[in-house]
Amino acid sequence: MTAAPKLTNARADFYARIGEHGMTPLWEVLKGLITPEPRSPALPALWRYDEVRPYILEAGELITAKEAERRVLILENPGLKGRSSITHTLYAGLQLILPGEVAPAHRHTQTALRFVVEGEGAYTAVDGERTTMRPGDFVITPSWTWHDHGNDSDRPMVWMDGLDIPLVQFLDASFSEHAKEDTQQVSKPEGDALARYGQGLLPVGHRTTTPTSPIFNYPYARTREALETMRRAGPWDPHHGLKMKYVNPATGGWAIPTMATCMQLLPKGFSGSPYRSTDGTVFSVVEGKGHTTIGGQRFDWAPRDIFIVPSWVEHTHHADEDAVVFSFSDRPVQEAVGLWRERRSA
Ligand code: 1HN
Repeated sequence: MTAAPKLTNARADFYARIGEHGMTPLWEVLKGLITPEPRSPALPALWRYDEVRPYILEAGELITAKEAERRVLILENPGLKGRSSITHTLYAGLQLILPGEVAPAHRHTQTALRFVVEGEGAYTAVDGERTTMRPGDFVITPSWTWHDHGNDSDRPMVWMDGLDIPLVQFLDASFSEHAKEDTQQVSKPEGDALARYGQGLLPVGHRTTTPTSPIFNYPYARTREALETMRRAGPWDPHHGLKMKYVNPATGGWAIPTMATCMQLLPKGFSGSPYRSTDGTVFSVVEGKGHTTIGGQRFDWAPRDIFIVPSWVEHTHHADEDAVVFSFSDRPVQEAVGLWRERRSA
């Protein structure tokens, strides 16, 4: 495309006059609207858990989970300040729940994922079933389901929340409500959903009524064991190592309709080839140390660190030790409308 047109007096006068009629000239903004490649305002960034942890605990002294409703420190992308966003379409935060606390039941149209970072033994309840959360567990709160959290353990518990908040906001499709009781009635035994849907079985005659996976806790122990078994056979992807997606067993699709979720194993010494894709991605390190070069900038990571790769920014992963990394992005939305692209370099 050519350079922006010159702003002459006659043009400026014209723009002012059509502005009075709710119009503005396309030719002044075209270049910024239709870019030859994605140009995300989001920036590469990394949150070192050791650095942010003291602030998360300090928040625990300032406000209760009940008063805050959710005691969360938002991970705000430095290129998207004031927008409660970690990528253009996604939100992430670190939530603290202290022993004995309850985060009261509510529901909303935004879908949430939880990725447990620290502590063990707090629960989340979704539609009448509780699940105990452990580090590395991937937990889903589907759109419009009642959910509350509680910590019956004797230690603080911290998890990363990932929600499709900016996406839902963009679509103006937010609804929410509070439950009458802080803690919802438990109506199913713990593990019911995993037994019913997470064993290569489905109830006969099962009919899919919602797009989100009926499994709401994918325990880390099982995921880790699967990766360990698969590594013996490979194959290794030159960019991703051994990368698996969390799947909805009832549809074969992504576990969440708006957020792709994956777990990958990068073996010790892995040095990936450059990769880019249109889905800005949030990574959360579970095990191992390494670094990722994002748009030419090096980010060293260790367990519990969180980093982000914006849309279409080239990046390469390197692992100094066997590393296990969780990630999420808006890929399902892009795929549904035919927009998702990747570029693999040698
Ligand atoms: C929410 O419901 C939770 O349920 C966490 O734990 C973070 C951020 C914005 C809106 C709703 C939760 C949230 C949230």
